[in-house]
Amino acid sequence: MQTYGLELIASENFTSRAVLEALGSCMNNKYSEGYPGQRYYGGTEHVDELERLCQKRALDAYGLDSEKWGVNVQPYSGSPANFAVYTAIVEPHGRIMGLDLPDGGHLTHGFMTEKKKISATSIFFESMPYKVNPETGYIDYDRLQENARLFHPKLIIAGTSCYSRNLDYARMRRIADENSAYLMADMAHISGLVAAGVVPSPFEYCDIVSTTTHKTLRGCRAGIIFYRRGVRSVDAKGKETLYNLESLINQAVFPGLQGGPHNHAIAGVAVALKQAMTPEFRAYQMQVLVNCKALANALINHGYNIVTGGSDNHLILLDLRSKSTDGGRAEKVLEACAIACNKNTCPGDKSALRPSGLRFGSPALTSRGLVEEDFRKVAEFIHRGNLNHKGSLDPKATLKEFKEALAQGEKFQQRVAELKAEVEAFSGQFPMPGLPEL
Ligand code: DSN
Repeated sequence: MQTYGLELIASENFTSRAVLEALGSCMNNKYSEGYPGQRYYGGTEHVDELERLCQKRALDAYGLDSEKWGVNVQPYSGSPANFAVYTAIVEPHGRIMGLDLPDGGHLTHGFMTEKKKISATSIFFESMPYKVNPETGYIDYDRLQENARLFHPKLIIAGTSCYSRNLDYARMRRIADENSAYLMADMAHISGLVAAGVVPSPFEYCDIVSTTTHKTLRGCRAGIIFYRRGVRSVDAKGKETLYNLESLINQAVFPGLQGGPHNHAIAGVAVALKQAMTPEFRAYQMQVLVNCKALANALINHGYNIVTGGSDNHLILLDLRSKSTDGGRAEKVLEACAIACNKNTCPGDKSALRPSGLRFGSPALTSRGLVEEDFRKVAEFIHRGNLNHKGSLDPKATLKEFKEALAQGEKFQQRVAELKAEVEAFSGQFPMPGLPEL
């Protein structure tokens, strides 16, 4: 399916053979609770060397001065990394503000519904989400500012899972400062784009930056936390207050939340970070951006609405409210045609259970060498997946009934089989990173 299919899930990518080899190495076998030079196990000299190398590469990849920034490369992934940050700097039931999940935020940014606290980040911390403007799809920074003045958060999270525009980190910094709050960026989706310098960097404005390593960064699955060191603020009399993030964050990761680090994953991340500092990686990320724009424009030309009208990054959100289908149904049809994407809420959606959008991302197919012209072809395949099922299927049917109807519809099955064969033939032409050399 990975080779003979179109992988358009915005958070996925195809990592390199070298990363997979590091991930599958004997580093898997070693326990090393603690940090380099201070372990609870013997025989860790190579693990120490590896972790220090990974830390150095993490700072180098983002152009960070080790006097001003430190880094923890042990988080198992993005969710544990975020929870570790909150554990470190927000007291139990302290207040956090993140972009609401239905508006493009992440579960771990404090997600809850009106009825239920869903994410542990809303159970153990008090969450007040901020939102996008439902008319424009852009983050409503004015409302964030008003609400932050009332809520006085300890932490504001600048991060997204489904938002196609650059964040205004400078504005968020000002809002954080008004409330003496920390500002953390969760750059998981865009960390490869940031490393390549093709989108604005959060490091200039944030106190903390967390990320996963397997999305645009194209490494293996893991997490990283960057934290500031040195002077946090200077008062009117010139008295300096220093950051105290390093020990708080390191202790929260281990022993607070985790045991032994996944050394094989740290090895894979170290390889990916080395690759992220090459000119080829920068060229790849530039191509990710132009491919995403080509996909957006081609879909607009096919008559689809894109939330915010386009994209500054690697993803788009297609709004299907003007079509007689929704995200769940469209995702299922495209899946049957070997096109992988995911349903997503659109700004203003009344029910998260029936999201009306589809999220598409360009990173994975760009790793396979597709360029703008190929993405226009991909848009044509998506369009021919016939997202508008007028007449043939009851739009009120539940997703289960819809899937059953699809399985029974002979004409539909034939159309799907034809398109799937074309999609497979098209995608099979492109190389698949990570596979052994033949
Ligand atoms: N669940 C991931 C995504 O698809 O965006 C983020 O962790």
